[in-house]
Amino acid sequence: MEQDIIRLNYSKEVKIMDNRQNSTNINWYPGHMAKTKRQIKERLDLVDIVVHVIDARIPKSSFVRDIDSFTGNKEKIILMSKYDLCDKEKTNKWKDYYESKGYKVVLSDINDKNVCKVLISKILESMDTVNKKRESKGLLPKKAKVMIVGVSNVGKSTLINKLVNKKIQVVGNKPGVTKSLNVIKINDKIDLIDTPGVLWPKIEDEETGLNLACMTIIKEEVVNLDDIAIHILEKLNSGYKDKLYNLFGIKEFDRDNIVEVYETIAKNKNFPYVDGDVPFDRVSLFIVNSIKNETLKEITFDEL
Ligand SMILES: Nc1nc2c(ncn2[C@@H]2O[C@H](COP(=O)(O)OP(=O)(O)OP(=O)(O)O)[C@@H](O)[C@H]2O)c(=O)[nH]1
Ligand SMILES: [Mg+2]
Repeated sequence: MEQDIIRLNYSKEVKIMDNRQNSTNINWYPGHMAKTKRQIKERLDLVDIVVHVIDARIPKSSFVRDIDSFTGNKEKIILMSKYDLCDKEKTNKWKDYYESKGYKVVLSDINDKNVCKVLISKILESMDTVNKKRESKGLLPKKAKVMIVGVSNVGKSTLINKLVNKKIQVVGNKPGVTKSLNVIKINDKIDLIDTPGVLWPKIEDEETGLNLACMTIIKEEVVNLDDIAIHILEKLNSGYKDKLYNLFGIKEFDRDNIVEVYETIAKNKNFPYVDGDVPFDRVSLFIVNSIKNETLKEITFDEL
């Protein structure tokens, strides 16, 4: 790799390579996440059902690894959010996979009117199981207390707003918007508890970290922008060549030619050179923003 860097003789290339060498450990586990898990645990006695929200574009990477350690054996429903943005063929296989593991799964496109109906019916179904258990212990049936749990920016608060049809919870396309646990009454049968996004203490591999970063689940300052951009390009190169071409004008590429890829994108987009150098930062930002502004969609980055 060192030889490549010298041969290419591009200052930014050195930076890109260096950052990638150091980026295998993406770790971002701020204190407030540990606090959230503690608060969830403290309230667990009140909770009947946990809705685990994951991003349909990264159904494996956004699955909270240690969820059982702070939500115990509560009834769980997996909600795959942003279904409108995913590669449905791939994500449907993940749905089957999670169902085969015994989870109830709901596919959620927030603009689809049916989502709330489907989720409410799954919640009431799960609550039946809870109430049957209560009955066997001589206890009366109760109202469902449902906790919404998941990584940041997957749409937990948006979902709650949709369920109550009001903007009760603040939402935003960045991690860490919800700061505390909040109880919201949905109807006579269901109360929901919104929670701040959580992660697990150590992200196990670079792939997971970069997948989380490109869906803006990890704070941007934590991961190098070039790393996220190159990760997106590589994902398109391996699985979505049509999108690589349509959005960035690249047919396919070899990792060793990443500088030429940046040059081509800069040229196609008319991004001016900076002091005679390829505008790497601008190109990276353009690539990363393509997911944020939803011009790059119908993608699923986790393989089953
Ligand atoms: N395209 C699309 N966007 C969605 C969907 N659901 C939520 N969003 C967007 O995702 C972003 C994050 O939504 P939030 O509801 O704030 O996410 P959150 O999980 O509560 O995030 P934290 O509070 O930071 O943990 C917002 O910009 C929403 O508009 C969906 O089904 N499709
Ligand atoms: Mg929120």
